[in-house]
Amino acid sequence: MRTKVAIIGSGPAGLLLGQLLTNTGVDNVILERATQEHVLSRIRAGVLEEGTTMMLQEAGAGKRMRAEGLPHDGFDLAFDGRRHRVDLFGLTGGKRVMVYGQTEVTHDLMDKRAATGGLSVYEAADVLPQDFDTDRPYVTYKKDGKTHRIDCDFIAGCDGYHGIARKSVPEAAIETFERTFPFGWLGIVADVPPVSAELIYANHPRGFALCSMRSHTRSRYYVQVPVNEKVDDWPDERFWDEIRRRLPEKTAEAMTTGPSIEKSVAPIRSFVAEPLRFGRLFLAGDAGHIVPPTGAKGLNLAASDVRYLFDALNEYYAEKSSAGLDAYSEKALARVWKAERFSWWMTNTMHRFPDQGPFGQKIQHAELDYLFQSRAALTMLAENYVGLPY
Ligand code: RFL
Ligand code: PHB
Repeated sequence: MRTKVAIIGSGPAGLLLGQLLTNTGVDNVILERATQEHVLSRIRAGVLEEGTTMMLQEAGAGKRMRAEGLPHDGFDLAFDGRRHRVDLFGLTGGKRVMVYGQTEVTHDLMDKRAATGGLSVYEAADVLPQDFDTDRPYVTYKKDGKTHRIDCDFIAGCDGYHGIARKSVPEAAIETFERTFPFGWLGIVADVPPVSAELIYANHPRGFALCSMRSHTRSRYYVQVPVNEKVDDWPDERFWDEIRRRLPEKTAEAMTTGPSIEKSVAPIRSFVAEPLRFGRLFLAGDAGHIVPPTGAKGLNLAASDVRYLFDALNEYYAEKSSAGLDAYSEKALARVWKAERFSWWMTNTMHRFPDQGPFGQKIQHAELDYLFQSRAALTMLAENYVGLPY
């Protein structure tokens, strides 16, 4: 088989890139290791920047998001037993974010792909990008006991942090930057109304907590836990007790609890690979970089990479120019590093660290106090949270 762009991974990055290409008549194939059901069952991100929502619209997959997504004009930071509002809309001259689950984003993009006839191969085993340092790259994979080969012009590695694309690059050609944090996030989903109309990020002596949502009737809550924590040690009762202890009293009292429908622990790390291009192989999304979820940037960075990569591929096919492709890595990384900085800062400001000590806690407290005394400081937070320009 031959296609123009072979895309590895059917997460938000791969699906979004595939749809934008399909819409402009550039044929592409998506190869996904997991089943479609498995991809759809992963509960992850919830907050979309305006740039991301505009790309979903552009892809033709934004209708349900516009109808069912929840636009948010601000959120709260809680510390010292009180909530302090960050007025995103006021601080950024009218920008807001959209609360709409990654599961729904993926669902809408998969529906659109099916409706427009894009080919996705699920349960593609042993996917391997090959000869991407030549003009004739190809990808091989196994399915139903047979080995298949797809010849292509370009390969897009949209296969997440654990994918094969980045691992296929010779070690000498890639540099990685990493920071791990000594904690994870235990998250649950429950069909109870959210405790507050807007998100609450809480800094508390017992650790960080986050109150988010998926709809007016479905809540998404997280608490900071030690890095090797087991989900089985967290029956629902224990989770609800812990999150309430980390919230201001009135908020805790207002919280509706109920049985969880999902519960898992996510590790927290920062990671960047440089460059993001190796001959005819391009990395986009989590395949190239990871941020701690504290700034809600992971999915949004996957979308901004796709913005740059799609524009570059479009330029290549429409104008026969490689200029955009040559600039892709540098352009994408410039935005990635700013989101890395913001996510790292927000993680440091909001979590308890085992080795922080009383000095570290005082500094953290001063940082939070300063934020709400300085419009400049709060504007820094707001403009990063709603998303830096592309
Ligand atoms: P994905 O979603 O990991 O998709 C990669 C796909 O590639 C497939 N794959 C392979 N396919 C073929 N061959 C192989 N060898 C393969 N290896 C892997 C995988 O099965 C998968 O389907 O990467 P993508 O598309 O780059 O998207 C990135 C986002 O998923 C991620 O950044 C966000 O979920 C991060 N994130 C958040 N981001 C936000 O923007 N806002 C948020 O509010 C937010 N909250 C979160 C988050 C991530 C979390 N976890 C669990 C890490 C909250 C959490 C708890
Ligand atoms: C979520 O709703 O899952 C969510 C929201 C904000 C974050 C991270 C995750 O910063």
